[in-house]
Amino acid sequence: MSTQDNEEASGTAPASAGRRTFIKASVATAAAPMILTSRKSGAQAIVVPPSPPVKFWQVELPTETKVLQPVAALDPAPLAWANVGAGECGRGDHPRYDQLCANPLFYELRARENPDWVFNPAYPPQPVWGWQGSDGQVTAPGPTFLARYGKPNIVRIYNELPQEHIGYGSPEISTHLHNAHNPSPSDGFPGDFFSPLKAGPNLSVPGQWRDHFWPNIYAGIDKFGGIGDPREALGTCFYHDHNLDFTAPNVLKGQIGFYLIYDDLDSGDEHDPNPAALRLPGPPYDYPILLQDMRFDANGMQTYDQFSPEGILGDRVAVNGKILPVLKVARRKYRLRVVNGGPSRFYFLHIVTKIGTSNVWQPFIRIATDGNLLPRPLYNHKKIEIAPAERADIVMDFSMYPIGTVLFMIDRQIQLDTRGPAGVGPSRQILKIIVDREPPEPDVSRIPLTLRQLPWINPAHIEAAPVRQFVFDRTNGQWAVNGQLFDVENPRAVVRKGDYEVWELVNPSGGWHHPIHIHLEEGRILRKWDIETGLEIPIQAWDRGRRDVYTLAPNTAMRIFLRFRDWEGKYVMHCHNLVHEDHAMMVRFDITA
Ligand SMILES: [Cu+2]
Repeated sequence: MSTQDNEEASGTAPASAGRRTFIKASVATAAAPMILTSRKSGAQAIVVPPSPPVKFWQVELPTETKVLQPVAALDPAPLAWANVGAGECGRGDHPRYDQLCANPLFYELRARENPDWVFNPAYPPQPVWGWQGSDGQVTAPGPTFLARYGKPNIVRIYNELPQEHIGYGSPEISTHLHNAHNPSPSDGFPGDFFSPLKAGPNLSVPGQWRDHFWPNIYAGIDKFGGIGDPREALGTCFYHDHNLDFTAPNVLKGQIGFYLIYDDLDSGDEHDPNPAALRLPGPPYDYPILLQDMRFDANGMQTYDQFSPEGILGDRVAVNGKILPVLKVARRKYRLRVVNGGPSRFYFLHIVTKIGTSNVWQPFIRIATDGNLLPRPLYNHKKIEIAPAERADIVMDFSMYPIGTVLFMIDRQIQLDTRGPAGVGPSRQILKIIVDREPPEPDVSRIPLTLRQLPWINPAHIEAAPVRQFVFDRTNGQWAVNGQLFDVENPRAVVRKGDYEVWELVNPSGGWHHPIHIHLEEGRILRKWDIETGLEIPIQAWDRGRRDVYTLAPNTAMRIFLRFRDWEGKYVMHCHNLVHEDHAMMVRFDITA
């Protein structure tokens, strides 16, 4: 274990943590009385009482994801620049707007409190900070976008959260669309948070709303023209708050939702007459599943400690906002898109049937990692390991089971604190799946032998690429990169647009895992190794595609090949253990002309 691991968590607040310190003083009453702190072997451990008992399998999930519908027009009409006079916050201008914003779809997305959300019938209705859907209901997670490459979206995001807020979370928002190839002013940069009352350090003025220009383009428009290189497509994305210092509590309170992107290849249409179309299972059999790790107090109210750099590990898993729910499925193939919504828990998942008390692992086909289709499907998989923010798309064929069959999604990850996984052990059930009906029409979906080609990387480019090293470790009880805390004003790396680089990510800690997320571009893992022994660590088949989360196990490092295409401006790389992110394990990097 490194000396950094043994450092006390409550060091002196650094100068750059002014906002964190201020908020801490003003709202510290919310969660603090719940937290008992003990110290063992010099390391601080958070001891919190377990959540009260819950009721099993009382709540049904909807049989299809709730889709956000576009609106006919936005009033006032969107502009490339901030319409401050009409109430928009002072964001930067949308770049390449005339080039890439022909015939957009318009969406309104309202961040609002739902005062009566029920996670489980054993717990009282309680407030969440969700998103209002087309039906007027505020849910957490929010409604799902079904986006299409080549069809730009202008999403007007209103911040209607209660501004006189006491408790964890902070009612400013900066919404990031993980990991879309989006222009910097619409990327949800942490310092771009806004509310009617407050503007982040990178905005000029507060506002009621902000337009996000999400053009749904592939990376590579400068080189390929049009909407870029289709081999760079993303599929399973999610939008979530990225507010400086408060991402973990705000996401836990509900500031998260799905954003699925289709194109001609992965069109979401099982009947697609285009011979090139994959015809994978499409909506409503294309079903995203968000896992969020939560903790509840003795009264059954969700609790969180946003001030501890150790965070709190949950002991209840919400599946699409419900604890221990039931999903009823038809006897046919489903595409299940599993997203780890954090904040700090890792999962080791199986889908099982029960024979007596034994779990029988069921096979499925893995088709995507981090939302990106793999070159070929991986057959006969029986487990999914995902760190915070990682995604796994699988196809599960429920036609193999008679009507009435009951299956469970179970988690076997042992995790004792927010440090990361500590092995695999006994299972706990998190979702019950019942095969309860025949599909209304024959299942014509299929899993072709090839999915999406990977862009070829010229080995000479890898050889010639400059290498930047980033070391993820602790400094004075905070989480740091290269010994420095996050600085929202100053980039730690400046990259020229169009360049490629190798980034070496190093985790010298003996105890902590860090799932590192790099905004804007996916990368390819070139190699992984143990930094103590120097031994190479094999790259698994499902890690060989394009990734946007790179999970560093303790005492390991990896090298990633990255390009920085099409956009200029400020972006971030950070640990997606949201507790580490909020406690400064983040780097601003700028892309310049
Ligand atoms: Cu971390």
